[in-house]
Amino acid sequence: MVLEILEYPDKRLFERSVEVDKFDTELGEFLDNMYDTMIFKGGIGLAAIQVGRPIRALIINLVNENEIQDKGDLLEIINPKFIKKDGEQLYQEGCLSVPGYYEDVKRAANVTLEYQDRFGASHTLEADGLLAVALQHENDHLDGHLFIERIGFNKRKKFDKEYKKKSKQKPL
Ligand code: QAP
Ligand code: CO
Repeated sequence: MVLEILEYPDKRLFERSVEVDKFDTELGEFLDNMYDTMIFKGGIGLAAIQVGRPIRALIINLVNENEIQDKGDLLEIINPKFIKKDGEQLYQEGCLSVPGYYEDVKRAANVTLEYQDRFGASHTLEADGLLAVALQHENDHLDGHLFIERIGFNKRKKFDKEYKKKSKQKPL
């Protein structure tokens, strides 16, 4: 089932999400709906708060070396905790909650995190490159942060100006 995506400046996107403590079939169904929504909207990552549910859950599904977005590569990450962050990288990010806007963001180059899967089992994951970017971008959502808060002051001013122009064009 495809869910509705909250868009900037919806204030719910700025709230901190709470830990998951019930790993039941309802959680599994919700994660399936998050996946359907992400694929339908053409995304590679999605946090639960983006579909209006403030729980610490995110999914990531990057394309493989054959440019295929294989569901077999889907990562479902609950209650993530970063235990290591190293180095720096710059990557042009976008977000389904800020459609049509892309900007360079500086993030850690290498990360290690602990997390739980949909059954509550614990895992450790090491990542670099695009996966490290996606993990940090989605984890930011769990803490109520958007990538537009991590761009430079002048770029943020330009974004606010463009956004105001766009929202005037939109009929309510
Ligand atoms: C987060 O972002 C991310 O503006 C996931 O019109 C960002 O899936 C992970 C999207 C950067 C890694 C690197 C954005 C789709 C999708 C748009 C997304 C749009 C249509 C963004
Ligand atoms: Co996002």
